[in-house]
Amino acid sequence: MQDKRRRMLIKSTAAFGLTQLFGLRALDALAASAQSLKPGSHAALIVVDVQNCFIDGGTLPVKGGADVVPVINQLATHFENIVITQDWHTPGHASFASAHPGKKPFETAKLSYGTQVLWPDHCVQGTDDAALDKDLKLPTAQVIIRKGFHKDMDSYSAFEEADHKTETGLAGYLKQRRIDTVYVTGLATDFCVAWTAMDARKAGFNAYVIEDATRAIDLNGSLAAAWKSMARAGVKRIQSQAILAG
Ligand code: VGL
Ligand code: ZN
Repeated sequence: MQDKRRRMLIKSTAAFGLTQLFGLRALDALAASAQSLKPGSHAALIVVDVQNCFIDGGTLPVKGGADVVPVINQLATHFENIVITQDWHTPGHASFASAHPGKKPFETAKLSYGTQVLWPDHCVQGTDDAALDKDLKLPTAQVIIRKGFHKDMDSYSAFEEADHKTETGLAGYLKQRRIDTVYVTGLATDFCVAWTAMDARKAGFNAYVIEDATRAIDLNGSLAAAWKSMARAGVKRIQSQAILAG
């Protein structure tokens, strides 16, 4: 009798354990399908190039660029770690069409590291055009990474320059801070955001792009191509609600 009781007790405990296990699994599945994410101390929000140059009135305005600002300000309240980037070019930078006689903005040129899209002069170091948008509210941001400051080389990515060799130091910074996951926002989806997210994967981070916190340039189908490449690189595409509701 005692033995039978004990066996029943063991059986019901095991059953309870299983229910708990399946219960938790079901909860996990539910959370994943609702895409509810809670970034913790090992996650960082990366705010890419939300500068005057990329917003109406700037030198290379991205359509709807200003719309990302309130979304990013909201997202920022959910993150312990925030990284800001600034496109920060020298005057006469190699990515400017004006540095290539006979070339116009949005054409391409072959440079030592490959094909470069040529842009209007933009985001020149120290100019008001290169300043962060004044409505951006990121009081808790911890570091600003500037990029594209080598005159002969562009850097869409916040991790490495266009030669895919020269590093900005961001990967080292994040690793030393024990950050393993990045959420990328800002301008422009198909250039600096996409390259930053893909290089984050390459450097071993989990990477999300928060789509409604970005806007694109979309030059000759570059936006669709960027989403394809990002998916292939394992970058996850989410909406801000997944975090704001979390
Ligand atoms: C960017 C073009 C040129 C960007 C920067 O921030 O996406 N695009 N420079
Ligand atoms: Zn640039």
